[in-house]
Amino acid sequence: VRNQVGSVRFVGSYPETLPELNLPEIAFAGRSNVGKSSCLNRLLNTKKAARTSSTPGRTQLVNLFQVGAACVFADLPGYGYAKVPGVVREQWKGMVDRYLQLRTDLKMVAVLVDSRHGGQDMDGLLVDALLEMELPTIVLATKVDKLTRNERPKAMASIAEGLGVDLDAIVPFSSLDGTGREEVWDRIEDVCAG
Ligand SMILES: Nc1nc2c(ncn2[C@@H]2O[C@H](COP(=O)(O)OP(=O)(O)OP(=O)(O)O)[C@@H](O)[C@H]2O)c(=O)[nH]1
Ligand SMILES: [Mg+2]
Repeated sequence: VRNQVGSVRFVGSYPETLPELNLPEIAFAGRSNVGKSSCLNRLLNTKKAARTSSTPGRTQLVNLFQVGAACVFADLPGYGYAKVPGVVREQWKGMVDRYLQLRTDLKMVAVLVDSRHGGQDMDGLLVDALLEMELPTIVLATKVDKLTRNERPKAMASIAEGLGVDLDAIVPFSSLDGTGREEVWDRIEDVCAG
């Protein structure tokens, strides 16, 4: 799968459209600004597939990217951005819930959590909801480049504890230097094959 990243194609945004692609789909979820779009771009070795921004709350749709003939990546809108009014937040939640329910080819959800901040309320709720839906889940601890090597084990343990998941469900990740890229691809290839 990772060898087909040369041909990445934007195929539309939910809820505007939800094309039947009949390919295994991987979704990337997490708080606003946690680094979802950057992660997707790093996995795909491009700077421009998914729009990144220093303004949180920018991606407001589920953006779908087809990776060769292999799989689909879904960039989910971020949650938990304080400056977004409650009504908009509810709309986002509704949309993400519907997407998760509707998407029959969804094979795995990557929940992104900032390495420095641990798992917060919404992250825990999302992980619990995914467990309940029996959707395979991995947790990516993002921006790990901002921690020293010595700080990392403690940060990973605190995320695992906060989310109530096993330590080995957590992959330290950096879009900046590529840490964790191969491990994430291994997991993606596993769920795509199975
Ligand atoms: N140092 C560092 N910065 C990162 C990393 N990943 C993302 N960033 C920065 O964090 C900011 C947000 O990144 P995005 O990828 O746009 O985050 P997002 O989760 O897609 O944000 P929304 O779409 O708004 O929910 C940008 O300024 C990125 O450059 C990383 O691994 N390391
Ligand atoms: Mg984004």
